[in-house]
Order: sequence, then structure tokens, then C-alpha cells
Amino acid sequence: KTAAINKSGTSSVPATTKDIENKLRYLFGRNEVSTPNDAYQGTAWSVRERLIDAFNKTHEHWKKEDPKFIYYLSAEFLMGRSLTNTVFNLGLQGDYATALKELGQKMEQVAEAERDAALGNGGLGRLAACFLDSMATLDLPGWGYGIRYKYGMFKQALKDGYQQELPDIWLTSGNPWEVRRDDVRHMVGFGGRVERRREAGGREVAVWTPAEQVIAQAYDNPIPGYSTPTTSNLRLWDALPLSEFDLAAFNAGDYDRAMLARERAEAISAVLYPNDSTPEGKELRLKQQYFFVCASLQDVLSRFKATHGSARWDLLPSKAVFQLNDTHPTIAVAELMRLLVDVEGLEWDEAWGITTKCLNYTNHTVMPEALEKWPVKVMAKMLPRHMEIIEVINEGWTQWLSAHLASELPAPEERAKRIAAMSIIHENPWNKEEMLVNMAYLAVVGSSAVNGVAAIHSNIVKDEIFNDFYKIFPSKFQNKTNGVTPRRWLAWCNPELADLITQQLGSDAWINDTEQLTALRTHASDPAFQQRWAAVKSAKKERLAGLIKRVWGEEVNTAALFDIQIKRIHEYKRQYLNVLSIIWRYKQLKRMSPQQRLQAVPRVCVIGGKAASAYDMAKRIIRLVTAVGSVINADPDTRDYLRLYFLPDYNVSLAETIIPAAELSQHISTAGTEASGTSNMKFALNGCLIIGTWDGANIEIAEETGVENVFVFGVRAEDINGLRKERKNFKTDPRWDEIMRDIEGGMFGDKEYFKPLVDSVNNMKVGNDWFLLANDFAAYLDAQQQVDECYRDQAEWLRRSIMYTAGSGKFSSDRTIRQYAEDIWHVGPCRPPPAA
Ligand code: 26Q
Repeated sequence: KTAAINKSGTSSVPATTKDIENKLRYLFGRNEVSTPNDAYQGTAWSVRERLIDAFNKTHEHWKKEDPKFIYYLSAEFLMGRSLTNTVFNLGLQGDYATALKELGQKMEQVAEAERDAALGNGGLGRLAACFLDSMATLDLPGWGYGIRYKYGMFKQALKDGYQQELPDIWLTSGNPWEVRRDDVRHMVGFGGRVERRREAGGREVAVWTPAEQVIAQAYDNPIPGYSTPTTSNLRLWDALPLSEFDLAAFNAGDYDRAMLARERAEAISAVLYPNDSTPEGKELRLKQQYFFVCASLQDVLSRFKATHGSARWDLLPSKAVFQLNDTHPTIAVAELMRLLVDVEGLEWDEAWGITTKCLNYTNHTVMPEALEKWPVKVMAKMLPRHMEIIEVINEGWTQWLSAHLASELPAPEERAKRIAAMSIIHENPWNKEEMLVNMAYLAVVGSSAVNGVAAIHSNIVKDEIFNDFYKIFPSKFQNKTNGVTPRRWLAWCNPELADLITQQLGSDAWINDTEQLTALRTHASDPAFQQRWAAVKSAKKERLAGLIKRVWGEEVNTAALFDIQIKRIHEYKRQYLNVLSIIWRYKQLKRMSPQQRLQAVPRVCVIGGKAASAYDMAKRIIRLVTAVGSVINADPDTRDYLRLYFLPDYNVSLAETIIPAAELSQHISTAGTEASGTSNMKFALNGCLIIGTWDGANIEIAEETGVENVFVFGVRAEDINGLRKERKNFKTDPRWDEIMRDIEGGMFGDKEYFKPLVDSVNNMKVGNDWFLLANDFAAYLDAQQQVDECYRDQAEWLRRSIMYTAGSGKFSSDRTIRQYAEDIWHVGPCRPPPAA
């Protein structure tokens, strides 16, 4: 029925059933499959073997063919669960579904026993996961490289409506999706000194003697492509101490000290920083970055040497290309130079040529405070040799600049000013005593290509953040609009809709050719098709209603409009604006007579997302959501027409349940602040309408779907600066003023706690409404009015819903990856032969 290939040959159902039972018996000592968790463990360890067979075949083939490889360096990979994805991508669903049925289990329930691999914060980490899926599906030789965090993104709980952070203990019952490679280990050093030594030939070499060394231990996580035998790899590094403990201290009876080095080493890969926008300048974070970059580069170079020897480094750029996922792995610029110059003995200029040919950089953020900068002091202490290398790079760079700018800026002061503005090492503008390494500038100077992640964002990259660089190297800058994998985000998470689409199109070829979805446009107004489309949405809404019931103990009306905003909580994403509009809706409903209310469009609003642990304002926003929710949901006058629920612990798996059930999704960032957004694409793919600002990928989604089908509102990016300057003179809407008084007056309790929130948008002395909520408020309420009117006309709503899915062809990560492969990586497919 599907185009998927069973990569390890076919097996009969009885053999699969037996295998599941045996895995449980011999790996867990359990004689019976009695709970979904038993079934999960048995199934996962059984599937693992098929996966490893596919992995081994792919890698034998790649070793033989020696194609050019892509290495995707990322501090985050937000993989989520693996069981369903693996079974479906390998084409084993028939076997395992039947085998599980025989054991009295349902695949869907069994899958839910798996814990998410939450090794990422949000968009950037999930993008990396989608990219791996697409690279494997497109048969592109490529690996991901990252960190095997022992604790991923924290678990979020609500305590009296406030966010509580709990550790994410995801590895306790073992991880069937990884293979530890005891033979793949590299040493990573920190601190210490650099000395000069003269070699026999008279060449001066730098010798770095680190003060501390740890071992990077490789774990491989096979990545199955869909409908191909290709199974690639995500290699994650775990930090281990050089020795189990300090024997001298141990023998002296100082047991605490004997364990110290071990703890210091293990701390490096212990925990993901839960910060997705304001980088924490913590030393441990820099240590993490260098740790995985150093191990990954050594790993790649050692394999290169094994095949090509150590005399042909000029071939490296034709065999390896690295993509830096934001600035987090940017120390790779200095590390590759160090490995080539200090370890392999290349001349500086040759090494620089190779380095800049091999590296490329993707930017994911426009907000200046989010750009990583490390104090020279910190860098020099932790990575003394790298600091020297960066200084030499910067000297070469600024000298080159000076010559290059000579004709354009003949006046020495002007030229010096421009050079200072483009220098990789510069003064901290807030503290003139401190010098900083600007990681984004290092990445731009050290890379062949620099890209943004949506059209508008790439323009901001060119015209604002890196404009000086763009003017000098216009061809270095590119756009690669993000995408999402249609396997996880439609075919596997919404099989009912997938089946309907497959029936309508006559084939499931759309799963790896999403442009075929366009053909749905011709059926968008067909009442019979609309009815079947609506039936799927209803079933998914029922499922989400069940989840709300389990979490909040309340029944919701599944005929109501399901209105969803799920994403990290941030002021720029404006969940606060959403709450303000919900409050306004509530107040209007209160004012209506029971008769009038009968005409209202009922809504169930859902908000979900995590606030960085130290992000005070974001935590207050969460509390506002829960506080407003408890007032609204308990009000007998309005509860049939409006609900608001905060769903705790938003993660990949929860997204897989929520997105198929959504009818309206909110992407309402201040124009010019959301680089792209990727959940907007997932919602659109699942036939969910969008209310949003003219920002990020919303713009391209509107272009593909038809702007008339999207509820677009608010000011435009080019007007933001002017409006910010004028915000103090902005006359706020009377409805806005009223709501502000309500919150301040304690309508939702917790007056004191909400005061900073009110002040942040209202009190020009305290806050200044940086994200311009007040400016967009009235337009937003109007857009919400249009949503209601459209929803009353179900035929029109369903037509639009179908148009969203039909317009989603562009937003497959397969398209994105093809563009990276062609325009940046220059890598082609290399498919292993099919399984016998
Ligand atoms: C940096 C230094 C220290 C600690 C943490 C960090 C850090 C970690 C994660 C900084 C940023 C992030 C994550 C950023 C992110 O997810 N950005 C999102 O990337 C998506 C994929 O391109 C876009 O769609 C979103 O618009 C963008 O916000």
C-alpha cells in the first residue's frame, strides 16, 4: 500500500511476535508482555536490529563509494520519539502492527510509552531533526554531529498555575535507538598554556598543553530515510573522564577529591541549556560547544586521513562540508585551523583556504542580544590556542579590509570606524573594559556561504545584521527557507488525513514529493471532499479534547473552534497579545444577553510552551494564561462559548497530537522578529488556518496558500523602528486601556505578580512596549473578528483548510535540503543497493 521499502527483507508476523517477546525476556527478564511499556521495550529493541542492518549496509556502501559528505554541526537535535518514525520509515508497520495486536497491544498506545529525546530547545533543534530525515530520504551522504545530553529540555509542570521545572531523565530505562561506539573516542583539552617550539626544518610551531582533558565517547543514532534503503547517522558525544577517579587522592583517602575530575568531565554533556534566545555567557556552555566541535572535527579528519593519507589536505573540501547551525559550533573555524596548522603541519594560508571552503553558516535570529559573544578573557583562559588563532584571523581580516576599503573610504577615521564595526574582536558596548569575540562575525568571515531561514529573514541578514559584510561579499549571502518533514508532520502524526489525501490523489507519492499536494486545490470546494476532510479534523479534535480532559479534568465542546498557540514563551512571540484578545472576547461575551450569546462562535483556546528558567517575564506570561483560564473556564455565563487552557510540557510528541487537531493557529510575532517559524508550516500542512503577522515564513505560506485565505494583520517590519520611536506618543485603544485596568485591578488575581507585565507594555517609564503590542492590538481584534465570521461559513472555512494543505508543497524539508545540497554543499545522492 505504501511506497516504503522493507529494508531488511520481509519477515512473517509470527517471527516478529516471537522477537518482541524474546527481547523483553532476555533484555529485561520479563516473561510476559502485559503493559504498553513492556510492549514498547520489546518492540523497540526488535526494531533496532532491523535499523542497524540498514545502517550497516548504507555505511558499507558509502565507505566503498567515498562520496562527498555533509556534516551538520548542531548543539541541538530535537528528535522526539523514534518508534513510529522508524517503523514507518523502514516500511515495517504492517508486521509490527499485526504482531502487537497478537500480543493484545495497540501500536499507537505502545508508541506513547517512549520518552521524547528532547535534546533541543525549539525551532532550531527540531529543524536539525527534520533535516536529518530529509537528507537520509534524499540519499545524501550526511551525518549530524552533536551532544548526547544526559538531561534534555526540562520537563514543565504547573504548580498553582506557575511554571515548575523538573529534570528530564530520559535515559533511565536505556535507549534502544543508540549504539555506543567503544572504538570511537577522542581527547578534548581545555585551558593550559601555549608554547612555541622550533621544528627540525626551522618552522615555528605552537604547542598547546591543556590543563584538563576529557574523552569524547561516540554514540551513533541511526536515521532511517523514507522509501529508500538509506539509513544515515546522528553521532552524539558523551563526555567521560580520562580515568575513573584520581588514584592518588583515592589512595590518600580523600574520596571526595578522587571523584572531582570525573564530575567535571561529566558535567560537560550533562545538561542542555534551556535558553533559546538570550545566550547565557556561561563558561560551561562554551565548553560544551568546543567539546562537540573538537570531537567531531577530529572524527572527520581521522576518517579522511585513513582514506586519503595526510598529504592531500587540498582534497578535503571535495570530501567534507560542514554546516554550522547558528553560531553555537562556530569555534569550528579556529579548531579546523588548529588541527590543520598545529597538528597536521599545513601553512596558515593553505589551511585558511581549506577551512573557509569547508564551512558554512546558518543564522537563525535577528535580535542583537541573541547573537553570541564571548569575552576574550573567558576564551583565552579556556581555549588559549584558539584565542591566538582568532586574533591572527582577525588581524588578517582587518588588514584585508583596510586595503579593500581604501578607495571607498579614503578618510582614515571613517575607514577605522568601519573596520572597528566589522572586527571579530571588539569592545563590549556596555563595558568598555571588556573585549568580546563576536561569534557571528567569525562565522561569516570563516564560511563560504551564509544563509537566513526565510526570505524576509535573509533580507534582514543582508540589509541589517551583516550589511557591511554583504556589501563586500554579496554572493556569500543566500536564503534557504526552512521546511519540515512531511513524514513525521503529516503522514505519521495524522494518518487519517494522509489516507484521505492518498485516496484523493490516487497515490501516496506526495509523501516524498509534496508539490503533488497542489492537486488538492481542485477539490477544495467539493462538498463531498470537504465533508470527509471535516470528519478527519473532528476525529483529531476529539483526541485533543481527551487530552485536555486528562490534564484539566474538563470536557470541552468539540464543535467549538480550536484555536492554538504553541511555541517557546517569549515577549517577541506575543502570547501576551493573544491573552489580551481572549480577555476582550470574554468581556464581550459577559456583556451579551444569553440570546445574543447563542450567535457567538464558541472557541477553545490552547496555549503551550516553555519559558527559559531565568526568563522572568515569560514566566509571568504563563501565569497570566493560567489565571485568565481559571476565571474564564469557571464562569457559567460564558463557559459554553470560551475556554482557555495552558497545556503543560509542550514538546515534540505533544505537538504531534495538537497540530492535527488545530483549526486556527497563531503566529503573531512582531514583524521582523521571528526568523522563520516552522510550526506554522506544520499547521498549514495539516489544514489549519493561520492568524499571523507579516513575518518569517508566514509571508511565504500566505503566498503559497493565497493571501486572501490567511488572517494577516499588524504593522510591517520596515515600519518597526519608526513606531518604536513614536510608541510613547501612541494613543492606545480604549479596549486596551480597559483590559490593562482589569489586570491591574486584580480581575485575575495576583495583581502584584502581573504588575511588571502591565508595566512592560504600558508604563513608558518602566517598559516601552518594545514588541509593539499596543500598535497591533486593534488590528488583531479585527482579524479575530474575521476569523469568527469565516468560521460561521463552514464551507468557506473548509475550502481554506484544504487550500493550506494544498499550498504546503514548498514547506517540505526535502525542498530545503535539495537547495542546500545544490547551492551550498555541492553534494549529490549516493543510494545503497536495495535489501535482498
Ligand atoms: C546560545 C548560547 C547559550 C545558550 C543558549 C543559546 C541558544 C540556544 C538555542 C540560542 C538560541 C537557540 C535557539 C534558537 C531558535 O530555535 N531559533 C529559531 O530557529 C528556527 C529554525 O530556523 C526558526 O524557525 C525560528 O524563527 C527561530 O526563532
